[in-house]
Amino acid sequence: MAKTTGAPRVRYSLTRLQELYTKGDQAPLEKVMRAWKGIKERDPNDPKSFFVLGGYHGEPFHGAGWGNNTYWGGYCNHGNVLFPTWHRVYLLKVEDALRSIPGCEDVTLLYWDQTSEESLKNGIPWALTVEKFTLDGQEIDNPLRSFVFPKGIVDHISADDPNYSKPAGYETARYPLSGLVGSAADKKATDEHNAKYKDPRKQTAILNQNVVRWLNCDVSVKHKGDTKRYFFQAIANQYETCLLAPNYTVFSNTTSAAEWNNGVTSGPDLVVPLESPHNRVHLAVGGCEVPGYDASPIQGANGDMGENDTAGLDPIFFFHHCNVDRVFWLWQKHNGFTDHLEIIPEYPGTNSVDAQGPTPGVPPNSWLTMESPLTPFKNERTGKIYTSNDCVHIERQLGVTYAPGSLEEQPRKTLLQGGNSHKVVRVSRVNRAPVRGSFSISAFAVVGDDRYHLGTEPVLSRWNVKYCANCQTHLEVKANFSLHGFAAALIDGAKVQYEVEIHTRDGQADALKANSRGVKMPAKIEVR
Ligand SMILES: [Cu+2]
Repeated sequence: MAKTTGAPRVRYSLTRLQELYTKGDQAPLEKVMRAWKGIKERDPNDPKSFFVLGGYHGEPFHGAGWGNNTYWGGYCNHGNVLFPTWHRVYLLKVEDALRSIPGCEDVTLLYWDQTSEESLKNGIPWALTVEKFTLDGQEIDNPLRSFVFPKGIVDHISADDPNYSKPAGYETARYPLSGLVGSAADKKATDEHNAKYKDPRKQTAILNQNVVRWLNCDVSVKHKGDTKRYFFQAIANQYETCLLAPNYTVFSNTTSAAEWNNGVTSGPDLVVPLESPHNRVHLAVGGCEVPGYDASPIQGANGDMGENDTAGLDPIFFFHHCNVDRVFWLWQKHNGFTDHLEIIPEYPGTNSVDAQGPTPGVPPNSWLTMESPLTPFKNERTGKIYTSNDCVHIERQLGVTYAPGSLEEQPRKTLLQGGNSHKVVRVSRVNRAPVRGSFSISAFAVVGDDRYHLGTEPVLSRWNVKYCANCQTHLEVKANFSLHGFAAALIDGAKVQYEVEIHTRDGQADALKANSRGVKMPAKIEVR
C-alpha cells in the first residue's frame, strides 16, 4: 500500500482498507483518519482546511450568488456538462490537502463502491458511520462521521425559506436527522425531530436501511393478491446503465440527458446520465421522501448531503464523489474516451444558466466548453485555473488511478424482467420554481385495482429557485420512465391509466391537490 510521493496515486475502495484493518494491518486506515482529522482541525481561514475546501461546493456563498438567487453562490457545477470534470479536480484538491498533513504524504481519497455486493447488502462502509476510532492509542470521534463547523455559515439570500444559516459548533447531520436550524422555528422543529433518534447506533441502522433500499430499490408491486418484484431504476441499475451513454454530453448531466431522451423513441434506449445515480445517493444519505417503499420513509429528515448548499461539508461527500469519478473513468475506458471528450455545442446543459444558474465569476448565458475554467481550482504547475481539457486522462494528466472495484466489465444492456414494451411514459411541464428544496416525481400505471410503480426521479434542487425572466424555460423539469420490463399486455392495454405523484418536503402536490404550502404542480403525461 505504501507509495512514495510522486508515484501514481491509487485510490482504493474504502472496504479494502477496512478489511486490512480488521485483519490487523491498521496503518492504512489510520493514516486516512489522521489526514481527515488534520484538515478538519485546521484554522477555518487556512485554504487547506476542510472548512474552506468543503465550502467550495456550496455555502458559504461567493460571487454574484452571495445574496442573489438568480445565480448559484457555490462553485460546484450540476445539471451541466462540467459536472464530472469540475468534481474530478475538486477531489484532487481535497486529496492534496489531505497529503499536506504530516505523516500522510502518500494518503489518497478512497471510494465508497456503491455497486459492490457489500454496499448493496449493508449500505455505507462502517468507517464512515462508527462513532469512535482509536488513533495513537486514543479513542477519538470518528473524523469521517460528521463535521463540526469551526465557524458559522450565513445564508445571505433573504428569500431562502428555510434559511441555510448554521452556527459555529453545528454538527453535520445525515438521514434520518434534520440539519435545518436557520430560524427559531426551524431550530425548534429540528430539535423535536432529532430527539426521536438519540441513539447513534439506531440512527446508523436507519440510515443504512434507507441507503440499501435506494441502491436496490426493490419496488414491491401487488398484483391480484401476490407480490411481484421489479428491480427498477435502482441506483445500482442506473450506475450500470449510465456506462452505456453514447457521448460525453448526455453521459455528463441530467439536463442534456433529459433533452436526449425526449428524442429517443424506444424505452431501452433511454440514457441515464452519471449525475442521476449520483443525485440519488445524495438524497439517500441526506433524506428525501419517495413513494413506493415497503416501509414509510421518515418525514422531516433534512441531512446536509441532501442539499447542494451543504453537501460538501459532510466528509462522506468525498467518498461518494470518489466513486462517481471512478465510474466516470470507467465510462471513458469502456467507450474509448480516455484521451478526449467532446461537448455538443449549444446543447441543453451547456449554458451557464441551465439548471442551477451561473457559478461565481461566470456570466449568465455563457456557453460551457472543454475550455471553461473549473473555478476556483488552480493548477499549481501552470498557474492557470484548470479546465476540463486538463483532466480528461486522469492517469496521465492528474497522476491518479483507481484500484479495481465493481462495474469493471464492459457494460451490456440490462435485461429487465417482464415484457418488452418500447414505450416511454413522459412527464413534462413540472415547474420547479414554487417548490422548496429537492423533490421527487413518481409515475404509476393503474390497471383496474392495481397500481404499478414505474419509477421515481428525484430532483435535487435548492430550497428557493427563482431565476431571471428570460431563463424561465430552465425551470421546467422533465422525467421519462421506460415501460420496458412491464408486462406489455397490461401496459399497452386500452384500460391503462397513468398517474404522476410529486412529493415535496411540504407534502404531495398535483394538479388537483396543493401541498401544505399551497403549491399545485400540474404535470403533462404522455405515452410515446
Ligand atoms: Cu454531489
